[in-house]
Amino acid sequence: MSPLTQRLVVVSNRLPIVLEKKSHGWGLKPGAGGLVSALAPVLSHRGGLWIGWPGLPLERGGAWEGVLAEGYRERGYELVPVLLSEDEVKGFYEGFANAILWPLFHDLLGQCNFDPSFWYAYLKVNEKFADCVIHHGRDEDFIWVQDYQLIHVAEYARRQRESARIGFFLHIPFPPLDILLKLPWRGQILQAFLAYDLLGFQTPRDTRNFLTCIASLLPEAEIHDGGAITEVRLGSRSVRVGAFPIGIDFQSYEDAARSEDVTRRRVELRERMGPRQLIVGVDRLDYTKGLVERLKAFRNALQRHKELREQAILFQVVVPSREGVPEYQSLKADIERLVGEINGEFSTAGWVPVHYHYKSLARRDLLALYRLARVCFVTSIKDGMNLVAKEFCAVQVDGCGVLVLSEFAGAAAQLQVGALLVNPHDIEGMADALKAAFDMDEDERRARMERMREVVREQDIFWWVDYYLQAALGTVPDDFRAMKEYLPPIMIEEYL
Ligand code: GDG
Repeated sequence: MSPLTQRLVVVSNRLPIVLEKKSHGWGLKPGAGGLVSALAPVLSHRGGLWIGWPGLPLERGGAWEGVLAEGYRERGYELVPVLLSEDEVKGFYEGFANAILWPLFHDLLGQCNFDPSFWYAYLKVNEKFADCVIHHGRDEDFIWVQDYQLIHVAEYARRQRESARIGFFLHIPFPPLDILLKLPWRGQILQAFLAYDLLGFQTPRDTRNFLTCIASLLPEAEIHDGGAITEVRLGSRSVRVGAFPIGIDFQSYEDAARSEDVTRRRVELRERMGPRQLIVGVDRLDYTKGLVERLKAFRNALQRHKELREQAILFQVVVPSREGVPEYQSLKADIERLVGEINGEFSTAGWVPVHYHYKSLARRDLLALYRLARVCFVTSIKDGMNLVAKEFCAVQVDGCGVLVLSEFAGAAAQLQVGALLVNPHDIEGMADALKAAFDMDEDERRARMERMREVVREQDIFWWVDYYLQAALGTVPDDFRAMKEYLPPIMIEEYL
C-alpha cells in the first residue's frame, strides 16, 4: 500500500478537541491554533486516527473516555489520548517545548530557559507517545508526526518497529546554524530528525537552514539535491527533505464567507462600527506574533498620518494561549498597557482607535470580521506560515481587502504576489504600509487580492496533504510549482 491509500495516523501534542468538565459530565469543544485548523479537515476527509494529549490531567476509566469515543461518527476519525501527569506537562510542554524549542526556533534566544530537567521530561514524554503509536498503529499505517513537541517520536518508535513508515512536519521555522548551535542538545535533536522517512518544512528557507545544519555538523552525511525534494543519507538511513507550505480548506472558507449567517454578522458589525475602516489582527497570545510592534506601528501611523485619525480602527483579537508560562502573562500586560495608552491619547467622542478582544471568537464572527476589514495586519517577528493571512484572502470574496504581511512569516513566500510586505522591526515602515493600504485604489486592491487568492485556492490543505504523501512515496506531482523564497528588494543607491 502507498501513503496515498494507507491509513493515516496523525500524532500531535494536543488532540484536536478540548475536554471540558461540566456540572453533568464532560463536553467537547474544538481545539484552537493553526495545526488543528489545518489538519482537522484532512482527517475528516480521509478518516484515520489522531493520537494526542487531551489537554488536562485525566485518569483511565473515567466517563471522559466515552465522550471521546462517541464523536467518531460526527468527525469521521478516531481519537486516541496520551495521558500526561502535571509534572510531565510542566517539564515537557511548558518547559522543553515552549521555553526552549519554541523561542529558539523563532530566533528568540533571550526567551529560552535551558533547564536540563526539561530535556529529560521531553524524552520521557516522546517515548510515551511512541509507545502509544506502536500500540495503536498497524504495520501498514502511515504515521505522520506533527511539530516540535514530538521530534523524538520516530527514534523511539523505530526501536520497537524498525520498518514503520513515519513522516514529520515542522509547523514552526527551522533556525539557522548559529542559532541551533546554542541548544545544549543540538546533536541529539538533529539525529532524531534523521529517524524519519520524510521531513517536511514550511518554506525553502527552513529547508535550507536544516540542510546547512546537517552539512556543517554531520559532514559524513551525503546530501543529494533532487530539486523539490532532497535526500540525506547517513549510515543505513535515507531521509527525504522538502518544503511543503501548509494551506487551508479554501473552499470551506469561501463558502462560509458567502453564507447568510456570516453576511448577516458582517452587516451587524458594520452598523456597530459606523463608516470607519477596520484593520484586523487575529493572533494567539504569543511574543512571536509581533503584537507590541503592531500596536506601536498603529500609534506611529496615527501620529504621522493624521488623516487616519477617526477613520481607522485597529480591531485586535488575542486568543488566550499558554497561560501557565510567565512570559505570556507579562506580554499580555505590555499589550494592555499599550492599548490603554493609544486609546487614552487619540480617542475622540465616538471613536476609539483600538478595539481589543482577549478571547476566542466564534468562527462565524471571525469570518465576518475578515470580510468587513479593509486591511489584515500580520506582523510576526517570525512565523512558520501564518494561516490568518491565508484565511483573510480566502474570505475576500469581494476581492477588496489589503494584506499587510511580515516578511518573516512563512506565508510571505507564497503571498508576495499581492501582499504589502513589512519588516516588523521597522515601526515607521509598517505605519507607512498601513497608510499605503488606505490610499490604494480599488483596481489595485482587487488585482493584488486576486493573485493571492489564486495561490491560496490552488495550494490548499488537500493539495498540501497529497503533495506531502506523494513525496513520502518518492514522487512529486507534476503540477508542483517551486516556491520562491521572499527576499526584500534593497535599493543599493540609497546607501551610496
Ligand atoms: C502554528 C504556527 C503555522 C485564531 N483566533 C481565532 C481563531 N484562530 C485560528 C485562526 C487560524 C489559527 O487559529 C492560527 O493559526 P496561525 O497559523 O496564525 O498560528 P499558530 O497557532 O501559531 O500555528 C504557524 C500553523 O501552526 C500551521 O502550520 O501557520 O506559523 O505557529 O486558523 O483562524 N479561530 C477562531 N476564533 C478565534 O478567535 N474560531
